Amino acid sequence: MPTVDARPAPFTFDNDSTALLVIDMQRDFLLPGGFGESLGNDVAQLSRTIQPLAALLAAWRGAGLPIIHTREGHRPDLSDCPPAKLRRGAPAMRIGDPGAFGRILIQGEYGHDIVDELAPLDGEVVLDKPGKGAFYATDLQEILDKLGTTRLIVTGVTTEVCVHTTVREANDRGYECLVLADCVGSYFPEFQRVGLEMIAAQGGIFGWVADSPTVIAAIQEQK
Ligand code: TIU
Repeated sequence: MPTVDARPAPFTFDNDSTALLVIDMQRDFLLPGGFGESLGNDVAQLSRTIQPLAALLAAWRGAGLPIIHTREGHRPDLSDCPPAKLRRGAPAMRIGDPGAFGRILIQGEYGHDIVDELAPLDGEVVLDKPGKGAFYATDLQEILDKLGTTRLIVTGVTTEVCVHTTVREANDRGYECLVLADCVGSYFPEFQRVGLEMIAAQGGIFGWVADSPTVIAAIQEQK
């Protein structure tokens, strides 16, 4: 089984039990004018993840391993959006408002979909989720059970919000999670650094952290 250099200790995975999770690489979070920017964020902080993630996706696809993309968003009637989430903060635009890329974080809108560079291919799972965690109100657990997945390679945005929430949910469900530092991004450099440290601290309290080139090399060695 391939073992990659990771913090706090090496991470071992095999093809039969490992899936790649790509969290919320949506235009609304990554492009200027979208939801992320409406919350007052510098979206440029996230775009550095696109290129390494595209390389990882290419390697993962080359090995024929399972890929699950997630998208945070809501039904057009907002019936799955808690009023507290709609009201939170004082954003210039709220979920469901018309934005530069259609209604913000609404399923079916251009901004809700994944950036072109990382577009899902046929056969890859695209999981819509109403919350920050990918297990909440979704069938992710059933999908992973069917695949026989016990380990997740976790990528996407943002590190301290949807990535953290999902990794914590996964850890509590018994999955071993390796988070790839260069393939996760935060609007806040400080949260990126501390967010990754929090995962690997205390002997890997809820996961491992590594960089994508080590994983790509391990996949290619296996072939
Ligand atoms: N605002 C922020 O950092 N993140 C989110 O709202 N969603 C995700 O992290 N995907």
